[in-house]
Amino acid sequence: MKVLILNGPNLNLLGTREPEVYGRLTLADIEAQVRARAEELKLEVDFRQSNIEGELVTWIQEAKGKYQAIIINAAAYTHTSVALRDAISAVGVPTIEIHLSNIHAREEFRHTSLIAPVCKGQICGFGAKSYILGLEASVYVNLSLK
Ligand code: CA2
Repeated sequence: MKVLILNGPNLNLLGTREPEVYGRLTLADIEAQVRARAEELKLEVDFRQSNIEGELVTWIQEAKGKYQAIIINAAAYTHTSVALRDAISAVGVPTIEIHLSNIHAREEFRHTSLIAPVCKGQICGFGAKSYILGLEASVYVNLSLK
């Protein structure tokens, strides 16, 4: 089973600033943890980051027929992007929304996710473990929610 893991804008800065909100791990550290768990689960993962909305949209479109699940931390685009929502909805690949922080416990503008209604579910607030939980959920949605 192949899983596409997408990371949105500024997540390339992880580990350099705001450790009290996002932790001290870099995105490369998180990727290493994800790859270790993926090996145990016998999953093949592609792990990508972009600061460009359109690039994320293109990667979602291209996932059809290639990946059995998408895990996305859309970062700030979570709260703004109709384009990402439409792409997830159009492509029909089961998608899991994840966040490092608990977006519901933060500023009001982070409480709304435009992508949540077209995702299978949302995992937030567990730091880097949100990625691992997302990986496990990707197995689950392919087993029992098809
Ligand atoms: O908690 C999350 O994973 C977020 O998706 C992170 C986004 C934020 O806009 C969402 O509301 C919640 C921000 C990612 C930017 O990360 C930074 C890392 C270090 C320094 C500055 C930003």
